[in-house]
Amino acid sequence: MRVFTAIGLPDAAADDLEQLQYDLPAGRAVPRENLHLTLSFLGDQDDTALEAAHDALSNIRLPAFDVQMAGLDFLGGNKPSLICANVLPNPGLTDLAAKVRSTLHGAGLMFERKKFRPHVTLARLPKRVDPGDQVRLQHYITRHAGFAPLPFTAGHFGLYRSELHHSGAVYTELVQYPLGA
Ligand code: 3AM
Repeated sequence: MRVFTAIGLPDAAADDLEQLQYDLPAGRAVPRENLHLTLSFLGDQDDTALEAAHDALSNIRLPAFDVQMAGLDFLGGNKPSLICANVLPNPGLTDLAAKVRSTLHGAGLMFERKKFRPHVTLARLPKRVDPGDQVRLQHYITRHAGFAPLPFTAGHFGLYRSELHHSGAVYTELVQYPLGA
């Protein structure tokens, strides 16, 4: 099963992002129900690894924290593959992402180590973006530089299944793990 860990978005945050997607000039908008903040992408894992992951994640005890989105960006270096809302780093979020990764590695899961860059993907871009769209996307990002919705409290995170279909990815939250005092 292809899985990842993420923080799901409350309705108000999804509303804010959906609003932004209305004037997206190019790319494929991420469906509202798929909007999330990835903590770690684990890729394909077998049942044994998934059980180990679940046990490990169940033991995480960390406080809830606020998530603040601020401005938009391209992600993917020279050939950006997506447009995202930036998420401001904060100690609660950074600690959680680090803990999730170290706990899963400690439980024997093998997955790619990638620097954590908190974001919520708004839209995916085609392999080749035509120059006109490139300019329109840059303007779009600049126009929304002041995007700073009310923060939301992350009171839990989840283990998600990702199924890739021709019609798009379907994400399902398999388990939710609470954060709190
Ligand atoms: O939070 P985002 O949308 O950036 O891009 C995928 C998505 O991240 C990412 O995992 C999240 C849930 O699917 N993802 C998919 N395949 C990946 C891969 N091979 C990947 N991240 C790293 N390596």
